[in-house]
Amino acid sequence: ATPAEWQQRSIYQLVTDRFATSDGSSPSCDTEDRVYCGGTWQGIINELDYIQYMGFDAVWISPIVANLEGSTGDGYSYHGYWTVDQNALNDHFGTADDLNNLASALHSRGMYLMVDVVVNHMAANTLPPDYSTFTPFDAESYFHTFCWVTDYSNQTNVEQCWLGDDSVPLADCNTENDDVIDFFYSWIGQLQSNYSVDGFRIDTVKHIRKDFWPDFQNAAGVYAVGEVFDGDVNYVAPYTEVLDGILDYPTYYQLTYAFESTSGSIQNLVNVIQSAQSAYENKLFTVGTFLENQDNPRFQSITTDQGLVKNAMAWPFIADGIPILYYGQEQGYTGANDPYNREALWLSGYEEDKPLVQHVRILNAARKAAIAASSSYLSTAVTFPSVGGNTLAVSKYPMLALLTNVGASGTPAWDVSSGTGYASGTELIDVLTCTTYTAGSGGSVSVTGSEGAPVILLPTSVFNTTYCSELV
Ligand code: ABC
Ligand code: CA
Repeated sequence: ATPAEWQQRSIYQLVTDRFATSDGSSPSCDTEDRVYCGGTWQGIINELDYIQYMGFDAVWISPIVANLEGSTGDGYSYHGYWTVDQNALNDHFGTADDLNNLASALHSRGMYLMVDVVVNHMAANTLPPDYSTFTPFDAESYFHTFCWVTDYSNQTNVEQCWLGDDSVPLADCNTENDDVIDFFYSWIGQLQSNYSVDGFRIDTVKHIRKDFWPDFQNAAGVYAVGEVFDGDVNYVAPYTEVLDGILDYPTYYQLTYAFESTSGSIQNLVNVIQSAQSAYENKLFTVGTFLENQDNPRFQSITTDQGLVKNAMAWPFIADGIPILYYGQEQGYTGANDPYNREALWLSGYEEDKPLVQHVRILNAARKAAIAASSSYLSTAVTFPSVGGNTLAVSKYPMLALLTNVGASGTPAWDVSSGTGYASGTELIDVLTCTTYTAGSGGSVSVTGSEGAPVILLPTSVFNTTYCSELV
């Protein structure tokens, strides 16, 4: 699928080993043990109703290829990022049939499959590695000369030295070598067609020279979003010119800082968005926008104030990019850094009758309603008609999101005098509470909220109010 097709989607990111088991059982899973807990591709198929109920129409799964087996000083390879064989599947997750069945099951529901891929490195459990254990790069010559990535201010060190540690060195593929380059360009095209992949998430993008990526993107033939793990817009921006999209780390950081406490800076969030809107190749329209992922502490490990949580969670769904929700956030999971942020979802029972599950469901529905109501929604960049110390109005017509970090014990108020795009007299509905308001002269909007929750307005005429009767 193309970037334009992906823009209309919202993505549920899951860790395959931790999402669902084939037989629906709920084995114990202590994240600290860093072992395979039993999640599979068949398990994902079994729980697609749950994902679809929340309004997601794309699923990002863990890397699929064969990994390092057995125990290491960094645990087992349950996350899938430690490739040893590029041409075989990780049989902990299932068979080729299972993976194809997952693609078919998704497609029959009108949903997309996003597969995570790693081309920067392969994983070993000795240093130097036993290169004969790798397929197809079974010799030292396919890799950069060993050195650790130690200096993130030195781009050559970042690109040509090795990630990992003594327990699991990540042998850095020589992506300047023609055999390696040719292999990966043909590999990604085959992966796409073999498993009917609709899009890719690419690992460790900043660890490979930029000019490797355009041909890789072309060979993939579908939308790809690259992981450039860096909070600086100026560092990330050039990667938006070589791939369809990037995971928007600069926004991730400012979003977290803005809402992690009642003294977070809303202005810094506004600033990073405005910088990215001008610095990124396609503004923010094709980036992946996220609040959590497998590498960072979950938001609720920082604060459990439900006012703050609901505002931060709303952001990806009211902003310019493609929303990504990391599995478990909707169940209120609180795991901090890797490995604690990779809890088994089956331990939640996939319960739908929960406040944050409902929150996400309405956020997806509101975004879909805005897309359906305005053909220019997906090419309209957010503006900020009102920025206060603890409040923020985000306009993306026909949506107006009123955010706040006053927290659950505060009573936020917004006075937006212009810049909403609404005609005077338009009836508006807060999709989260189904309270209605009327736009004043010049489209002005005045709202007093409660319990520090966000208020997300749409013209009542474009929102399906059957969601209101289902509010829990
Ligand atoms: C394992 C253990 C961990 C243990 C670690 C040493 O080994 O599980 O407990 O601490 C996979 C697994 C991990 C595993 C690693 C290493 O492999 O998932 O569990 O950790 O064996 C991607 C994936 C990630 C994956 C890999 C490897 C890469 O998303 O899940 O990890 O295939 C760097 C890379 C980035 C990578 C990330 C984990 O490490 O660039 O691609 N993610 C700075 C650097 C970043 C760096 C980041 C974290 O630190 O600039 O490049 O990411 O180390 C901001 C700055 C940022 C800065 C942050 C910290 O602060 O703007 O630049 O990031 O302000
Ligand atoms: Ca590299």
